[in-house]
Amino acid sequence: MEHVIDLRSDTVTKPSPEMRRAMAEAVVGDDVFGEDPTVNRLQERVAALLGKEAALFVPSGSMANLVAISAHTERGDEVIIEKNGHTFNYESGSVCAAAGIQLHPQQGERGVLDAAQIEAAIRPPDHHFPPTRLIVLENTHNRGGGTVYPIEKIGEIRELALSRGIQMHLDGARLWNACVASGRRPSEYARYFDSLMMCFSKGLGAPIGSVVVGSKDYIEVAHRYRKLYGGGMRQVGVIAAAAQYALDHNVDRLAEDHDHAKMLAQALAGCPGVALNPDLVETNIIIFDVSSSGRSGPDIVQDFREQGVLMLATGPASIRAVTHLDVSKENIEKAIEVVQQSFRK
Ligand code: TLP
Repeated sequence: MEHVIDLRSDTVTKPSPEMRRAMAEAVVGDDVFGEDPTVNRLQERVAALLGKEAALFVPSGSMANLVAISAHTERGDEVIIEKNGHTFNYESGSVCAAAGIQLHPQQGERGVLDAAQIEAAIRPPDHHFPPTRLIVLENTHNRGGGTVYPIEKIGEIRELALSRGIQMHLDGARLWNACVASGRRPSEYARYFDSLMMCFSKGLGAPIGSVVVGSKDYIEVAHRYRKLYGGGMRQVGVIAAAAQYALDHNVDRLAEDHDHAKMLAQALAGCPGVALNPDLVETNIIIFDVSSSGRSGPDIVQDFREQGVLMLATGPASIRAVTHLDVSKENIEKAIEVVQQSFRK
């Protein structure tokens, strides 16, 4: 088959020749000893970008959330999260299994919870209940459809959290997409959170790597958890160099991915049997419903696959497409042809 257009995730990007060159030339050291200059520079850079004191490089987004949540909580604590949140759905239950906390999921609107909903979920001080220790938000919200979390809502949740002595963590796997779409700096979001994580291996196009950010004391604790979970890495500057390259070259171009997602969403919305409001596609993720198409999500995805377009069935009647730097405008035009043909059948 000719070139496959892979829209399953923005995690599928491959490092470009220039990124690989930066990796090959990286100055490295043993990062468990804190001696990898490329990692140290990356951590300092990200902490500064987010307006926090310190940062910690970790292998994956899942480990970033696990380390971050572990460092905020004790066994038996409760953590409020949106019901479609990544940590609740896609991290294999790690925070419950490893950190011993309980998640208290609340149904949001496209992944967004407001302060009143969170307030209603905070446990009263009674020994029957687990203490509510942490609120986790996600920006952009993956299963919500790439939703940019409205910053006013984050501000209201922060006020509530402060008044109740509850910490806040942001799953910012795609924080840069939120920034490019909203025109806000990452630090504008970060100021509302005690900790954040962000990924280099999604839209930014690096092969591996995420980072946890917070105060110096908090990152000390997170550092211990990274070791506890086996996430201490050695000459990992080769990967941090890819992350540096991604920050230098791949941030502003996320706007192209958002334009491509919009193009595809508009075409999908015109297909019979597809339910999707293209106006709600703000970033690089499109989630559409096919329940009235007469075919299942997996059947449709298989049909697309046979025509060289890959998407993910995220439920029996729901499909996700994600744009990224390895998908050109021409690829999107081709994907639109395939999609339109499939729904005409
Ligand atoms: N998301 C992946 C899959 O796990 C679903 C994807 O293809 O979108 N937070 C958010 C919001 C994420 O979307 C992801 C990855 C993670 C955390 C975890 O990152 P990794 O995959 O590096 O562990």
